[in-house]
Parts: sequence; structure tokens; C-alpha cells
Amino acid sequence: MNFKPEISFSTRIRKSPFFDSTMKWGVQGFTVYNRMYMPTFYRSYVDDYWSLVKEVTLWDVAGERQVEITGNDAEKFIEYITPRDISKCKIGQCMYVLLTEKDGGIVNDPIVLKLSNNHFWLSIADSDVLLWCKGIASSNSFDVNINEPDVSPLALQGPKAPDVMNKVVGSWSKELKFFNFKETSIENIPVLIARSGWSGEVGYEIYLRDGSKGNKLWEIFMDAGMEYNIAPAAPSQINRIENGMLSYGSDMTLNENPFEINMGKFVNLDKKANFLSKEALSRIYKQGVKRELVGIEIISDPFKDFVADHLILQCNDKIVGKITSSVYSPRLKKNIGLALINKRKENINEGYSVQMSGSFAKVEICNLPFLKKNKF
Ligand code: THG
Repeated sequence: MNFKPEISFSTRIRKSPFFDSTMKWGVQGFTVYNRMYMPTFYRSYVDDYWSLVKEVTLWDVAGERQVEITGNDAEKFIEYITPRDISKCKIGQCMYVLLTEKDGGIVNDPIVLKLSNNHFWLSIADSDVLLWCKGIASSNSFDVNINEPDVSPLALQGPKAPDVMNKVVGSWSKELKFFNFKETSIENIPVLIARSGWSGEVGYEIYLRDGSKGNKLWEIFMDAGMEYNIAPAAPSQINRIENGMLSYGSDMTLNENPFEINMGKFVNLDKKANFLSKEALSRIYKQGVKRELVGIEIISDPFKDFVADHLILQCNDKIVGKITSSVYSPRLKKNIGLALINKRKENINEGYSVQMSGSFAKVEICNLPFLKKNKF
């Protein structure tokens, strides 16, 4: 028998401000992200992917909630929860950071947006950053206010995204640099527009600042995008794995530290500001890590779907790690993935395999990313 269970809807899980529009435009799958339904596909994962890499797509990513930090110690507080040096972040800039616990474990990997000197947003992945931040702030003496504002991101991604954005807000959007943003409005709807997005393609994120206007904003972009063949879509697992972008919960959790997932470049151990994970990360850096995150190719028939299990990796009959994400890439015409494995001596690539549906498939370790990004 082939059961296809559904996620049940209830009042406990939140609906995004774009929910009605996504239903109207034919959403076929949802995940739950920060206690909010978030679309996963419309026509099919592969059809949605081709629209993203060839044309332009609109995504409801309202589940990427904002944690707003204001107050005199706002910057000091953010410095405290991340090992990255954010002192160089200018107003109007975004920065990708890892939030880390006292033992160096990763709590989340948000984008920081600096709105003014005492005003920041953390645009978070799927974990309880609001609670963690409130706990840290109330057990230390930081002069900060922490809350979840009424802000919901939409993503416009794909090679024709600049044309659509140009039509909606004008030509300044073409000059907006990667990871910079501007506050503006679209037909009186307050928004913040950033050049960013979780894909290897060029794109923007539109942070809606009034949840009651979600469906109106969605239709404005759909209307403007018609002549460019815009399609509703969602964060693409295929595209993000091709481009070596990680997903919190899948490829990293509280049990991994930044060095194990090859994100040492986002750790500034000697930054000026004090931070919670300083002692632990300094020790881990000195000792070296025992695991590494690598790209893999799985030599087998094309996967039909995104693989929803952490498959166990073996090397010469010994368990050496797990595949954290894997999918068939229609562009590369092979099964690709990310894996967390025991650190190899001299980057040895022999003898790796994975057990899938009763038989073993050969696994090859490769360099990341699989594809060069087209986004800059
Ligand atoms: N957009 C917004 N919020 C988010 C995400 C997003 N919150 C959750 C999740 N995604 C956070 N994770 C990432 C991971 C990677 C990137 C952005 C958010 C990213 N990385 C760039 C890359 O890999 O090319 C470069 C980062 C850098 O070098 O600074 O963009 O997508 N609003």
C-alpha cells in the first residue's frame, strides 16, 4: 500500500500573510517552519526548479521570521550571540551569521539586517531564536528589547528577477548590491527590499511590514512577472544543494560547530567584542575538528524525490557519518548531496558507500559547490 499522509492544519500552526494567495496559485505541499506553514512546491519540484534557474519565481518564505533587537545594547547583544565580527556591518547591509551556544553548537544561521545603530533584525532559520535570545538577555544585563515584529519575507528569485523588480519599484533596484537593502513602499505597502535569497540565482527578498497586505503584495509581483513567465515556487532543495547552501536542521544542528561545517570563515575568534562561544570555539579551533561537511555524488538511479532521511554513510564497512541532504540534479544529471563525515586523512575518497532500499550504492566525495553561483 502507498500511503501519502498529510500535515494536519490547526490553529496552533500559523498561516503566513501570503497563505490565501499560495492556495489560489496551486500550492501542493507545505512544511512547518518556525510554527508557520511554508509552501514546498507547486507544479513539481523539478518544474519549479526549471522556472527558478531559467526565468523567475515568487516564494512565500514568511516562515523565516524576524527577531527584532532594539535598544542601547542591540549591537553588543548581537556580537555576544555570534562569533562573526558584525562591527563592520553598515546601516542598510545584511550579514550571514551563525548563532552559537556556549559549547560552540549552532543555534541558527540567520541573516542580520542593520536598520539603524540600535535596530537590527535577525531573519531566522527554523529554530527558537526568540526564546533563546530572551533567555540570554534576561539573565545578563543587556539594555535591549527583543520581539517578533509583523514582518514577512517574500523571495523573488531567478535570472529575470531584476526585470520584474525594475518594473515594480524602478531602476534603483538594479543597482542594489548583493546583501544590501533599502526601505521603501509599493503601492503604499511598507516593505524593505534586499538583494538576497536562498538560491544560487540572482534575486531579491521583499520584507512585508504589514501582514494584512500580503495577498495584495503577492498579486502585484505576479502581475508584473507575467510577461517574464513568473511562476509561484518555494525554496528549491535541488538548487540550494547544487550551490552548496546549507539548511539548518538538516545539515547543521546544535550538535555541530561552525568548523565542522566548513564555516570557519564566519568565526572571528579575535574580534573585539566578547561572545558566548568564545572559549569553546577557541579550544575547538586549536584542537581541530573530528568531522567535516563534504559534497557527495551517489552513484545510483536518479532519486525520484528529495531524500527525507539521514542516510548512513560507510567506508569499507565502518560507519563514518551520514548524508544530511540529497537530491537528483536535473542539470548535472546525477544524485548529489551533502554529508557530515569523520575527517579524512589526506582527503581519501575510496571505499565510501550508502545503504539504500536494501542494496549498497557507491558514494564519491566532491568539492563544493557543485555549480558556480549566478547571483552576484
Ligand atoms: N533569507 C532570509 N532569511 C533566511 C534565509 C534566507 N533565514 C533562514 C535561512 N535563509 C538562513 N540561511 C541562509 C543561508 C545562506 C544564505 C542566506 C541565508 C546566503 N548565503 C550566500 C551564499 O552561500 O552564497 C552568501 C553568504 C555570505 O557569503 O555572506 O545567502 O534565505 N531573509
